[in-house]
Amino acid sequence: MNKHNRRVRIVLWATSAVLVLCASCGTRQNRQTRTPNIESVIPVPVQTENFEVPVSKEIRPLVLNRHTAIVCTDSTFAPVAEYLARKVRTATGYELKIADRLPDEGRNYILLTRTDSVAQGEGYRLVSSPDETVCIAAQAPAGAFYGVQTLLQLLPPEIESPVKVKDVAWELPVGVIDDYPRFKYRGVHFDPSRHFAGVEFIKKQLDVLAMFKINRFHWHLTDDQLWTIEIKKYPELTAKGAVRTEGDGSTHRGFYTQDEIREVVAYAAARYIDVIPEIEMPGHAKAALVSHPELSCTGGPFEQPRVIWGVEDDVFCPGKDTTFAFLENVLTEVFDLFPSEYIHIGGDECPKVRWKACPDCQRRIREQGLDKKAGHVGKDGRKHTAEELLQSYTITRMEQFANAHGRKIIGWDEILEGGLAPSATVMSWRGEAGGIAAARQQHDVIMTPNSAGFYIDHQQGAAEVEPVSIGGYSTLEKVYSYNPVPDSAAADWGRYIIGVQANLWSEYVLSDAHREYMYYPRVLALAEVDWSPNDRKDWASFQRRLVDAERRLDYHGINYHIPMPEGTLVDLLAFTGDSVAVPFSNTRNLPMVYTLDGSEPTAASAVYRDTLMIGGEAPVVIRIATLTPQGKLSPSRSIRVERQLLKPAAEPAAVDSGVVMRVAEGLFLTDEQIAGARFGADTVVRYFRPGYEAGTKTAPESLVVYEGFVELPEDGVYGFTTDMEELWIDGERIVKNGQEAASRHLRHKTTRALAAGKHAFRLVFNNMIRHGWPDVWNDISFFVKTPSGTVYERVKASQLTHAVSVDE
Ligand code: TNX
Repeated sequence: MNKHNRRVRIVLWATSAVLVLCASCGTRQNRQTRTPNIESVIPVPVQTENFEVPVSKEIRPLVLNRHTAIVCTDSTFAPVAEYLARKVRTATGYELKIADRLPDEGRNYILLTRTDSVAQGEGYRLVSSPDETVCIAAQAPAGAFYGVQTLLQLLPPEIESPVKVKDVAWELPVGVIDDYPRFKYRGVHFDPSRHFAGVEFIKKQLDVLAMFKINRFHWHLTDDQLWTIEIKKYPELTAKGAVRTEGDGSTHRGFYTQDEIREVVAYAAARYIDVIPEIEMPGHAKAALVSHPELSCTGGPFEQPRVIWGVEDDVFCPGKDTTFAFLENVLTEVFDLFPSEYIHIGGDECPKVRWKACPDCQRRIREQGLDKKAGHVGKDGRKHTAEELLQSYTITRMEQFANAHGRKIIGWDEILEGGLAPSATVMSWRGEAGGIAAARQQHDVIMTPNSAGFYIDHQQGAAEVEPVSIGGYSTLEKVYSYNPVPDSAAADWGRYIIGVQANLWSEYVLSDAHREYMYYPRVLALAEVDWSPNDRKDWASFQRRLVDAERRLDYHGINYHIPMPEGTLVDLLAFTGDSVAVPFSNTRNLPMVYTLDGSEPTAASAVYRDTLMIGGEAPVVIRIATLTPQGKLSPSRSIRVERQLLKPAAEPAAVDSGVVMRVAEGLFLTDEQIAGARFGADTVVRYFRPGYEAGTKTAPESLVVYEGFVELPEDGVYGFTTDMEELWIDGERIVKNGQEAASRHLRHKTTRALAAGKHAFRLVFNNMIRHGWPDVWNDISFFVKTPSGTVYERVKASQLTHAVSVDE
């Protein structure tokens, strides 16, 4: 404890009427054995202490009952008292009275009291005494609210129940907690502009975020793929920009009315969460340009919002004054809806190709003298192009507008390009470098580094076992271990780091349940990074506390991630000897349970202890799932383990290099449609390629089949994988994709025992845009792991042949 805290503590001990400080010698430590205890809280508090109680004194912790009073001595804390009363009423059925003074009997109450001696506005001191009283002291309502959140976490998890639960002893552990946040900005990001989610979903998340002391909700309202905020002045924005139809015929839509937005903002405010809207500019603007093509450089037309992921070349045109008038009008309505101190104006990933060719942009560049400054070293010590300076001009101009309305702007780290707008806060997403550079320029920074795990659209385990994602790797432990400000930087640029945020982009997140799967429990790790002192963090302790926290999430119906069994990543494991080793592991070293009789594993199934050795003639199906300490199972995996004889090689009479390719034009959505495809003539190609000429980026849709032989070098068990729709070997379909959002990251792997030599293959490439991912963005090929190899390698043209008739 530092000096400052100690002083605070003494003052509190001295002033609080509730406390009895006993420094007598014969003391014993009050040990709480039940869960939760004083050490159960996430994020871990700055300091927790058990109570020193004399042996002679009976310990009587507060146990909530219907006579417990909530005492609130300061009217500004009244909403917090009511929040607590509501939580208790819902779970226990007790209608606790809110009083403004202590009850005469001097016990059985929770006191919320204002004091200036607590460290920060968001800080609090919670004293749960051995004489049936609890005191939460804070300087401001937010601190009292966080004290209440800690109090709730000290009660049994049933306190989070949405319905009354009976037969629970609502007992609080005894102890003292002194607490305040490390960072003022503790953020979670939400992206409805790729796949939409409604107001009920948001409110459910706000309830949970508040439990873990998250205080910013970053609402990414606009992007290339959807415009999701109603703007009264421009109703066409949502009429045309809030719906798109993708290549597979699926339609995606959704937007928030202004009434809904007000409802969310108020709901968040009641939980001490600021909602920060993001209106993307000047890039990621395609959904807006659909209804307002005149705000682009080319004038359009644009048929619909972008239907693929990635970065759109058509952006707002900063050469036109009408663009600024539009953006200002939009922001005016945004200011009205969102009282937040910060407004996010995007600024990321803005290609400059249109600006380069646009007479309006070039005129603006000349008028502003940006052409003269281009190529010279700027204030940031770097050289910029005229168009980069135009980006900076745009952001600075919008910043001035926001500042004039009493708001601060946040932008992604690209706003550093061309020089930072004077008072902008930078959100550092492409690693930490942009953030550190901005902090060195004495700008506030929010760290959201994708490299450190804060892009929680990245997968939380092996690609083979997790749902298809955008890629990247972000496990719970990776998020947890981040420290945004190393001690060495604390006095220097570290002072400008105002917090950390986790971003959940929703390109690959198609449902509410999947969103929760991506948020939790990583958001709880984020909460600890943001709130707790770095030296209080402890991965082992966090994992223990998580068990209780996840029980609470269960009461909220949250679909949190449970690590999947990894280690063996194929759906079929072939072997040729007497037996084969089948190892399993998972990212949190949790227990796993399995069956060998094909039945679904339960919590009572055999516990996996060591690599399974499977032998014998009959195939065995291993079904395995991860089991959490609170008794929940991950989805199970099913792995067929099979002794195989080497499949003999084919002996075609004559072959030639290259493979046979056949194309059927059109959209093939089902296996029946694929089976019924009418192909054009056979052609021979040296290697796999699309069914149309190169240079066409996405369409046309088509089904392409390639057939031939693949040369395998040795006898043994081979691994196969592909991101194409199907792969067949020796007449058997061994890989089938197309069941998920998109086929990516070679997620489906399998093995077969094969003799050295030629084996017939058939590769099916089904080219369309599936959930924003054009299949042609994949590697049109398949991958093989040899018996002695360790990695899957793309088949080489030199391995491929096709049969030719002997007399040719
Ligand atoms: C980059 S982060 C983006 C988003 C994508 C995200 C996917 C940022 C400022 N731009 O548009 O959704 O990557 O991970």
